[in-house]
Order: sequence, then structure tokens, then C-alpha cells
Amino acid sequence: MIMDLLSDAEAAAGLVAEAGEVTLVSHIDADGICSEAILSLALERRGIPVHPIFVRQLEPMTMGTVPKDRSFKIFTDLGSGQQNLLAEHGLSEDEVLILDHHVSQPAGKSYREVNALNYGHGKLAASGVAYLVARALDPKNTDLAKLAVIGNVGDMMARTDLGLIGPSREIAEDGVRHGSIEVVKKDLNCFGISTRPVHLCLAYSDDPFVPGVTSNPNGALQFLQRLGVNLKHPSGRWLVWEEIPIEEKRRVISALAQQLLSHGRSPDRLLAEAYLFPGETQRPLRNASEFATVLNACGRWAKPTVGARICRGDRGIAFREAERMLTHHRGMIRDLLQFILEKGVTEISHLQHIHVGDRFPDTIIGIGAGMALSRLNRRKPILIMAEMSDDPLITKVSMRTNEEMVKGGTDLQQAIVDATSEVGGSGGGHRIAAGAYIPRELEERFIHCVNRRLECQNARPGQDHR
Ligand SMILES: [Mn+2]
Repeated sequence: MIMDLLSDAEAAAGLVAEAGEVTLVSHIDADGICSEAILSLALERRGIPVHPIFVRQLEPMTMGTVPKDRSFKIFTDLGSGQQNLLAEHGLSEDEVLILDHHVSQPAGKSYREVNALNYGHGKLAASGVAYLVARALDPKNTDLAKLAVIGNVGDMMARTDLGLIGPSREIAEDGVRHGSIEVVKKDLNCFGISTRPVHLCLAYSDDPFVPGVTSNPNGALQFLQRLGVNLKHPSGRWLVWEEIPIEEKRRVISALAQQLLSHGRSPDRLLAEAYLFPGETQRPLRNASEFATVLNACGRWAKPTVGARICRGDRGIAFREAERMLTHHRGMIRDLLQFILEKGVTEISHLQHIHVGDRFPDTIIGIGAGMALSRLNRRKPILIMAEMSDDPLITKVSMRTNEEMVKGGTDLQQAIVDATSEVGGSGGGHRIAAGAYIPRELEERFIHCVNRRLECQNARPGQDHR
């Protein structure tokens, strides 16, 4: 049966419109925070009271925060995979709506669900689904397209294809028509175009890996100086990529392409589509990926509601609090990166792994691992483990790989799901980044299970394909 995403979003909007009051349960990451903001704003505009609840994951303990009352329960960016918990909690089919993009696991009851995956859309995050429902509720809600784009970019929906595709791309077009989004078709595929000094922006980016520039701030600085690019503002501060004149941007891009080609590497991933918000005065909020990072920092430091207020337009108290969290977040990640590089990873046949114990919060280990990977063996995924502060029997696992390995057949989501089915625990994610919670005493076995899976995925391990 071919299901139609838009008509199901309309049906969902019909359900929502009839609700007397709503309890909205959402995830704490950028996609979850944007999903919450989109739906809450759309509901408030109709005069429907909303009570939002943010959870790190939906499990028996957090289900306890979902009230057993007469409110209509909407789950965003979670719920599809935990329908058994909803049923155990005693939620009936007519009081629940799930808007999600994680693999659906029906459990007895047939809860109403709009899940991008069920329509064959692998690149539409929950905030995109929430937006389609909000737009069906009232066409005026197209001002919320910006939040959907932030959520989608935050969930890496634009990563593999170097831009949003399908329904999420159309949502970005809504934002362009509304005037809140500017789409730059061929911008530098780089994080930090609105906040980082240009040489650091280049040095900290590893997709693609540019020899002499990536992970090499001094090399990047010299590279730009040789091109005669003006890197400083008359006041003496560093310019950011966004501020560089277009002719100089072109010069940098073609020099980077040359650099890649001269090292026998492909310039395919040098450019990507960027989603800018010209109306924003605060630099970290001027493009989708940096806005998403601000929201993720709020979520990871247990302040999702601060992110939610920023989504609603707060550029005062909430934004300043988020900035402090971001500074703290970056400092912590820098320490983690240094720790990984100094302690060193253990390399086995198809992956490299490290355990950070209780030194770092489990919510940031994946980011640190991703950053460390470009300075380690780039042909093997990294697996990082941390103790869970609230449960000593559980270990949090994060894995990261890069686009080159994904192209070669690596699929971390599959490897992690298969390994958890053997060892126990739960896991999921994407090809390029995945995570799991596993029993602590089975760490070693888990590592070897994942290693075996990766071996199957890549028939010619450790060989140079270049
Ligand atoms: Mn999501």
C-alpha cells in the first residue's frame, strides 16, 4: 500500500485540531526541540494549551513523567520504536499521535503514527513531519519552516547528499518563499561559517579531508595567506567565512579543489548546500547547522527548555544561557578530544576503540569521537565507551565513521543493531554515526561483535582503495 505523507499529515492535523489540551513528549536533541517548538507554536496559535515534556530517551522511567490524564498525547522524534512502552503505560489508541522518523515497532495496539520512514523518506526528520502537520493545521505556519530545516540539519539529514532532499528540501523552499531562509546552493561544506575564523573553519572540517589543511590550523592559515585572502576585520578580529567577499570565496574553493586533486583525492564533497537565516543578528544562529549545535548543547546539558525558548525567538536571557552552555560544551569536547589523542585508541582489525570511564558525560562522547577520527586511522571506525552516571551496570557506546568508509559499505547502524541483538542492550542511529546502551560486563564481547559485523560489511579490510 502506498501511503501519502501529506494526506496523513493532514489527517494528523485533524486529530490535533480537535484536542482540548495536549501533552507533547519530545526528544532533547535539536530535532526534538524543533519538533516541540513547531507543534507547540502551532497549537498555541489555535488556542490549544500544550504541556511539553522533554526526555533523553523513552524508557520505563521517563514514561512515568507522562501524565495519565485526559490530554491528547503527542510524541515527537520518539515513540515509534517504543510503542510497547506506550501500551504498558495504558495509553489508548485514540489519545496518542506519534510523529517520528525512527524505525517503527508496533506492539499490539495500532497507534496513529506519521513516520517519514514508512513513506520511504529516509531524509526527513521528526521536525519535518511536525512541520507538515503544523502547515496542514494552518498555512500561515510556514514561518516555522526555518525550525524544521534546523531540526533536519541537526539530525544530519543533509549530510550524505550535501543538502536536504525530497520533502525536507521542499520545506526549505517554503522558508525561502516566506523570506526567513536563504539557500546557498554551492557553499563550502564546512561547519562554523558564521562563527569560526576562516582558517579554523577549514582546519576543523574533515569532509572532505584536505591534506595540509584539515586538522592543521597553521597549515590552513598559510594556505589562505598564500591565496592573498584578507582574513581580518579592520578592528583586528578574525573574519568568518560568511563575511568573505564572493570572489575570494571562489578563489579559496578552487584552491582547495586543486589541493585535493593534486593528492589524488576527489573534490566531490567540497561543496554543500547551506541554509542561512539573514534575519538573525546573533552569529551562532545565522545558519542551520550552527543553530542546531546551539540547541544540541542545550539538550546535552539538560536544558532543552532553554533551546525551546530560543526557537520561540528569545535572543535575551535564554540565548545568553545557551551561549554559556556552548562555551562549556566546546571546552569539554576539547578536553575529551585531547584525552582520546593522549591516551590513544586500541586498534583491532576493523575498528579502533577507547573507554573514557566516568571522566566525560556520556552525552558528548560521540561528538569527541567524531572529531578524533580525523586525527586517527581514517580507515577504521571509532568506538567510544563511557560509564553512565545514573546506572553503573550500563555502558554507553558511540561510534563514528566518515563518508569515505560509508561509501565503501560501512553501516554503523546495522553493525550496532546486530551486535546489540547478540549481546543485549539497545542501539540505533545512522550509517555514519550510531550508539547503544549495553550491559557493562559485556563490553569486550560487544566490541568483537561489532568488529565482526564491520568485517562482513567491508570485504577488503585495511586495503588502500585510493
Ligand atoms: Mn530526530
